[in-house]
Amino acid sequence: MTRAIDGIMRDLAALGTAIVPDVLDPAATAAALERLWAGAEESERRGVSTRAETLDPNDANVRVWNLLDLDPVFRDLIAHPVAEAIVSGLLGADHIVSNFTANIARPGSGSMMIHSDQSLVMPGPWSRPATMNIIWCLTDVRFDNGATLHVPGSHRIETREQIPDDLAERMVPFEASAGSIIAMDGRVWHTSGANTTADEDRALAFAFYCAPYVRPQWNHSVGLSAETQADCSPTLRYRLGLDVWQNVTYGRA
Ligand SMILES: O=C(O)CCC(=O)C(=O)O
Repeated sequence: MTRAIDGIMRDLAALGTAIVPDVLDPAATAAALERLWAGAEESERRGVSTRAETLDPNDANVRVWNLLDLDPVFRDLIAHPVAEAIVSGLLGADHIVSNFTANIARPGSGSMMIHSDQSLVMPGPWSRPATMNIIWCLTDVRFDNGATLHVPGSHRIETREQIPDDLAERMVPFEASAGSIIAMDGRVWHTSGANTTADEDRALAFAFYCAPYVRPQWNHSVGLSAETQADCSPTLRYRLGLDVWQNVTYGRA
């Protein structure tokens, strides 16, 4: 694992991304996908829409927002040892969880706006990684089923002025099999792809982590039920900001 992590860190430094295959076996991947669809249904039942009119060009994308409260499998994924090792390697052991959501790109779905996630949560210059995604591939991911499009090396863009005019033309798709992780530095510029298949869903779950000085996108104390909060380990409680006293650097207190 140490050797593997070294290689992942090298890819992240060089490209801003790294693909780690076979993190989940086929049975675990299928179970997580099944829980994702059940979570989408539960979200609608709670009155939280799974369509994002302001983000997606049509209603072929299914967005599932509060994964951590919808099923224990997502609490396992957010704290998965492989994710933990990668995120600790890039952001430090005291990283926290910003958000955990899914985007199921169904046939007919199109691209959203091009963005970097770090640029959405903190001002530039983005001279160091302060955010990152661990993207769980719950289906195979290819260009034609709507793979995330991204610009390799774009984690080196520090300000909006440095964004090249041909950013959109430089986009390439991720290619990964179901059960893989795609680690993506939060500074990488990307967008969702178009799913041009007739009948194949592309399901990705985005675990978005940040340094402890970045405000999380999700208020976990409000979003997670008492039952869910009681199910979190002390480390996960720290990462979700569930305790009253937060001004302690985890692992160095
Ligand atoms: O679904 C994708 O491929 C990308 C989604 C994304 O970047 C977002 O929702 O911010």
